[in-house]
Amino acid sequence: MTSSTSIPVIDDISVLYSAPKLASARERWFELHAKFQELYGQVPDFIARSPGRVNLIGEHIDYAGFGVLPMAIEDDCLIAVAIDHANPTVQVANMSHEKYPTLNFIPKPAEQGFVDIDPKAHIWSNYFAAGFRGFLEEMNVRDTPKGMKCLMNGTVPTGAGLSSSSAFVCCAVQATCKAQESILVKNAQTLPSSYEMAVISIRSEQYVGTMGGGMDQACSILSKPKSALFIEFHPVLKVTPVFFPSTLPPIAFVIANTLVTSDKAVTAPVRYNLRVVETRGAARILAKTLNLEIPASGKFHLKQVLDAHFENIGFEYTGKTEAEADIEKLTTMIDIVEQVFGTEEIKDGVSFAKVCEMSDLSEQEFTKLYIQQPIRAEKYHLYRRAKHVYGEERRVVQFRDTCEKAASASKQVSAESLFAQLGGLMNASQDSCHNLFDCSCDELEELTKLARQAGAYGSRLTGAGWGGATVSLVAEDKVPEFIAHIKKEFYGKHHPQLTGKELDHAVFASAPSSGAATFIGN
Ligand code: NG1
Ligand code: MG
Repeated sequence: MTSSTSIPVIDDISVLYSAPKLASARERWFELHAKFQELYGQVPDFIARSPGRVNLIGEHIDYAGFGVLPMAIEDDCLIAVAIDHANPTVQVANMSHEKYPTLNFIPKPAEQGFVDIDPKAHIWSNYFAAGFRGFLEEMNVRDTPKGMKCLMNGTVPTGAGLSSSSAFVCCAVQATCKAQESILVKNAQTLPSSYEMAVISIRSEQYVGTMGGGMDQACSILSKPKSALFIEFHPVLKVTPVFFPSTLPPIAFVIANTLVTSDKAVTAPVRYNLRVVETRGAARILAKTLNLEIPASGKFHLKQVLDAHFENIGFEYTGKTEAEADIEKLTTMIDIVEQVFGTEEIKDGVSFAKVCEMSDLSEQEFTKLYIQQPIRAEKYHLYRRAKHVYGEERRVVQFRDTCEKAASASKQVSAESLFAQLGGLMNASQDSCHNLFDCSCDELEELTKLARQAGAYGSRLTGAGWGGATVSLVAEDKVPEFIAHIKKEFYGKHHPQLTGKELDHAVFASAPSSGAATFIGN
C-alpha cells in the first residue's frame, strides 16, 4: 500500500512490535477494533499509532536548541477513526472511559481556532484538541472539517517522562491529517511529509501550555526501526538514526518507573516552564556579555549563543573531527559560564529583578519576550542551569561519537570498555540533573543507585524528571536478573501491592520501536 503523506501506511502490525510483545499487542488492537464497533456501530476507517519514547541522554536541552538522543519505545497511543463526511461533529472516546470522559464538539470556524483549549483545565482531551487544532491551523484549512469518530487507547504510562503526552498529540495530528485528507486534496494542497508532521506536532503541543522543546514529537514521528535517534533542532530540525554496534554482545535499555507521577501540565510554573525561562535568561545575559547581536524578537537560546560566539571569534576547525570541535566549544562555554555566573553573588540564584537588570531589560520587556506561560520562583538559577545545558550537550556528543566509532570500527572494540563509557556518561547526566538542574527526586536517586548496584553500566532519569522513569544500560543477557533485583529491592519495598502485569509494566526492557504509522486494514 502506498502512503499519501510519508507517514508509513501499514496493513500488518507485526512491523511495529518485537516478537515477545506481538501477541499482547494483537489482542489490544483487536479489542480496540471491537470496542469501536460496539460504540459507533461501524468499523474504523483507519488506526493511527504514535509511540512514546525513552530519552537515552540529553535532558532539558532541546529547548535550549541542543541535540538529544532518545529512542521510540513499544508502548504507544492508538486512535481508531471513522470519517464522517456528512456531519462535522468530533467525538473522542477513550477505552478507559471511566477515567477519561469523552470529548464531543462541533468545530468552530477557522478564525475562532476550531476548538477551545484551556491549558488551566488539566484534562486528557486537551492533547487531542491541541493536535486537531494545530494541524488545521498549520495547514491553513478554512473549510469545515470532516467529522471524526475516534476511540483512543494508550499504553505509555502518564507522568512518567516517557512522553505519553506527545504520543497522544502526534497521534491526534496524524489522525486529523488522515481524516481531513480529502479537504487538502480538493484544495490542491500538498500533503505534509513526515518531517512536516513532526514540526506541526511540536507546534501543536504548545496549546497544552508547556513551553516544550521538540524531542518527543520528532522521536515519536520520525524514529526508524532498530535504532535510537539523534535529533538536532538548530538551525532546522534534523534527525540521524544512531545504531549500536552489531558485532558486540547486545545491550538493552531497561525502563523502571518510580511511580512518582509528575504531571508537567500541573507543575509547569514552578518546574518545567521555569527551567525554560531560566535557560532563556542565561542565554540573553551571556549573549550580552559576549557582545553578540540579539535579534529584535529576543529569541536566542544557549545553542545560538555558542554558534554566534565561535563565529565571532573565528573558531579553528582544521584537523578536528566534528565531535572534537563540538566538545572543545562546549568546554569553552562551560568556562565562560563559570566566569559570568560563577560569582558569589550569582552562583546560588538571583531575584527576577536581578535577571532583568543583567539582561538589560525592564521586567515588562523580559516577561513579554521570554515568559509565555505563568511561572513562580523566588530565585533564578542561571549558573546551574547553563552549566547543566552545556555539560549535558557535551555528554550527548560524546555518547553519539562513542556509538558511531564503535559501529564503524574495523577492529573489535572491547564491549566492557564501550559500555562502561556509555554508562559513565549516563551516570554523569544523572548527577547533573540532580545537582545542577534540580529535576531529580529521592525515588529517582534511589532507583538509579539500585540499578548500578544491580549491574547496570549506567542509569539516569529520563524525560522531564521530578518523578517518572529511569533508564538503565544493561547487558542483554543480564536483563532478567537485573529486573528481578529491581523488583525485589525497589518495588518490593515501596510498592509491595504491585504484582503481575502491573509490576511488569513498571520495569521492563523496550526494544527500539519504529515511529508513527497509520494502519489501514481489517
Ligand atoms: P516529558 O518527559 O515528556 O514531560 C519533556 C519535554 C521535552 C524535553 C524533556 C526534558 C514536552 C512535550 N516534552 O518531556 O521536550 O524538554 O522534558 O529533556 O514538553
Ligand atoms: Mg510529556
